[in-house]
Amino acid sequence: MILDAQHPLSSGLTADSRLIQAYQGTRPAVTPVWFMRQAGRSLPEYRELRVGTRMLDVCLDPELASEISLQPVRRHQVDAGIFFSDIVVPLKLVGVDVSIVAGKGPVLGKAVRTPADVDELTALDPALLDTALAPISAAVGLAVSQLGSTPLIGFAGAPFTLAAYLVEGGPSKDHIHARTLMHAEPEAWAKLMAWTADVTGRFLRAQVLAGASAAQLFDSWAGALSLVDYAESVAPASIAAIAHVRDLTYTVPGQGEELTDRNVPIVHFGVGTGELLKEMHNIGADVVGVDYRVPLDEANRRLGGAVPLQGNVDPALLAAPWPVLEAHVRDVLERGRTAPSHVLNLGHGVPPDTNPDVLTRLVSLVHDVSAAE
Ligand code: 1CP
Repeated sequence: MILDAQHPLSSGLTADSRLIQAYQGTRPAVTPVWFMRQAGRSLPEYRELRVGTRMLDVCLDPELASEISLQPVRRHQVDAGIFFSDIVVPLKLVGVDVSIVAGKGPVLGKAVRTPADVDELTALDPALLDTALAPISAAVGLAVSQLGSTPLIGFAGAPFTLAAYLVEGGPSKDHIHARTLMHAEPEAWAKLMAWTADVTGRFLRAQVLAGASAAQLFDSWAGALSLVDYAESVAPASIAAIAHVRDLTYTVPGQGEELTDRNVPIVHFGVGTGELLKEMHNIGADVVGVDYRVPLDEANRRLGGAVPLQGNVDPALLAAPWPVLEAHVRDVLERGRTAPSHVLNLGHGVPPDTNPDVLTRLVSLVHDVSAAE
């Protein structure tokens, strides 16, 4: 489906931005930079706005969610906004009993552990989301109308990461119940994954239709899986999730008179997924997000030298003395030059106690160093 003419990619507002150029595989003159979890917790202006409002209520308030999405763009001059929401928002909207507990994360009223639990959960109809997602579309629309030529990235949790919360009932270290269910009850597992893919895919599509210029799928906990488990029991659901946005295209002027169709770029990121990089690209992602464990030149080698990369400054170094962080960022940029294109990011989210001035300084460093090369 072609995005409508007012969409920032179709209208040309964001199609030539540094971020979208890099995501489409062309290296822009200056390396773009944004940070996972840049909105929220590390910013005093966020903490001020959040007082007295529960996380999931903030996500469903279009004015608040769009304002929080804009805060880091204003403050740090990053090359993209990321929509302020959470991966469990579509679960809540479809009727799952989930809340976000401060300092902990998503917690389920009831863990999904048996085939009967899966049947009960999947009786909730994902089509309900088409109307329930209205506050999300409104929030994206508001944010995009103020971002101008800075692209907004939409995001969603990958089916496995969402299933990990559903089956564990909350945050977990090794996701052992999820991995047990995968093997003990393969049919129930497949049903759970297919349902989750539908729910999360609709959430992602709503954001792109409302004006997001790229889509990032977070499979944060896929690193808990073996390659075989990932390929056989998880990747098909991730393919089904991104199918909800894979058909969305926009048109740009080509070499001469002709027009070229482009897909909305899709980024796929996981933590501890060095062994899975190729499979994670193979689900149909355009860009692979690399965590801080695998250097970008090595990630590029594993991906055959043909895939735009995003990453991978170690978040721990944000609290190190500036010269240590600067040397590390220069090294990440140099290794990133081996790939077809590179979007600088962290290897995981911004730690909550990060000094925001360090992030602002890091953005100018990336812009200055890459412009001088
Ligand atoms: O700038 C941004 O990126 C902020 C928007 C955002 C995003 C992209 C939030 C707000 N959550 C997410 C995605 C998200 N949520 C992921 C994928 C990214 C990642 O790996 O970090 C995951 C795994 C979650 C689940 C989640 N929600 C956690 C992690 C818990 C665990 O298992 O370790 C937590 C702590 C939350 C709550 C949450 N989400 C977002 C915020 C600001 C908060 C804190 C809420 C609060 O103040 O209580």
